[in-house]
Amino acid sequence: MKMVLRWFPSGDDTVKLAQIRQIPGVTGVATFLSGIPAGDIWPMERIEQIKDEINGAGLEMEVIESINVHEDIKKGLPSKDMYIDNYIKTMRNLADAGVKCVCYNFMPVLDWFRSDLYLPLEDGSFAMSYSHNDAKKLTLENMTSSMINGSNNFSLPGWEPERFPKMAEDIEFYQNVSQDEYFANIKYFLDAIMPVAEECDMDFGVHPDDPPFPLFNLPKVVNCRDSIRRYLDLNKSKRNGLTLCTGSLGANKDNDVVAIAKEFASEGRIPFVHLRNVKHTSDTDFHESAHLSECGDLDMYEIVKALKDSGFDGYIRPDHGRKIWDEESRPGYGLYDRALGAAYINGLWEATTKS
Ligand code: DNO
Repeated sequence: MKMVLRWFPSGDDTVKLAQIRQIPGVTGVATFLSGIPAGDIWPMERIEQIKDEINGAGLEMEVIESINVHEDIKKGLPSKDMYIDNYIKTMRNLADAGVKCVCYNFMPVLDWFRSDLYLPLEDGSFAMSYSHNDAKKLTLENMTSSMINGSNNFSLPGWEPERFPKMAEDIEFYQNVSQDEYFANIKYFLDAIMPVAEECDMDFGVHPDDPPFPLFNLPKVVNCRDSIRRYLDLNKSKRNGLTLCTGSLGANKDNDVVAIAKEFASEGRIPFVHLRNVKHTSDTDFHESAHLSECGDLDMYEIVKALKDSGFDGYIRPDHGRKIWDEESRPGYGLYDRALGAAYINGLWEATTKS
């Protein structure tokens, strides 16, 4: 297991590489190139530049999160082939720079969503939260403005402004796309990129839908055990894997995250894990919690043990942290609570290794 922390390059992170370097057990970062629209090729010079910066701080750049998939690929439009070619060129550039694992998602139109980015908790901390009933009532405009205005002026991954102008039209487009048609588009993409992933020794971990509940009648992709199985079966390459995001899957109480970890890790299909905990306030509503098992509804020890016992050998990062100790940072991605999460996960890992 290698522990990484998500880090936003180009001066767009309140957390410094030098600080990440001091978290025990963290050997690298999960990062990306900012300001490049989905579908464009990531230039080698810029990849080398951030790699040098990261390596210069004594950290590795083996994990990329994310290379966003152009909407035309998701829609299965004729222009998809051009964008897939570009995706493959980016993959090859990243492989040349030593990248071993890519986290991405295939969610239509929207990446992740929360109803509140700073819900006050009893202990004085703030966490991101989600209410499905509130979310269902939102118009697209309300949803985007609640994320943008609620983020305390920080940029949010997955909410790049370039996406906004076409969102309404894209949502409309998907009203006529069946789940089967959508999965055919996924298969087309996977069949094109997996041979290159094999050649480049590069693992791909699809990120689950976050939240796992349907919004705007958009196709769902990966939100439970069966849809993970379906996704991974679309292309049987071992490189076609899952980013086990415990908080995304765990947001649906019906998901047995321990069983999912066991099943797919034992098949070598989990290259990357996002570990975080959630506390339900109803069947569909939750707030994010501190990583510790007793703070949320997920048994973090059992999840880590399931991974360890199943031979998991990939990357783990602590996922969203709460805002604690008055830290000013991008929601979910401050230093303090994620560092606490890292220390806790390291403890769990050591315990499962020795017991
Ligand atoms: C949110 C993240 C997601 C994730 C992407 C991967 O905080 O977990 O934005 O990085 O879905 O493509």
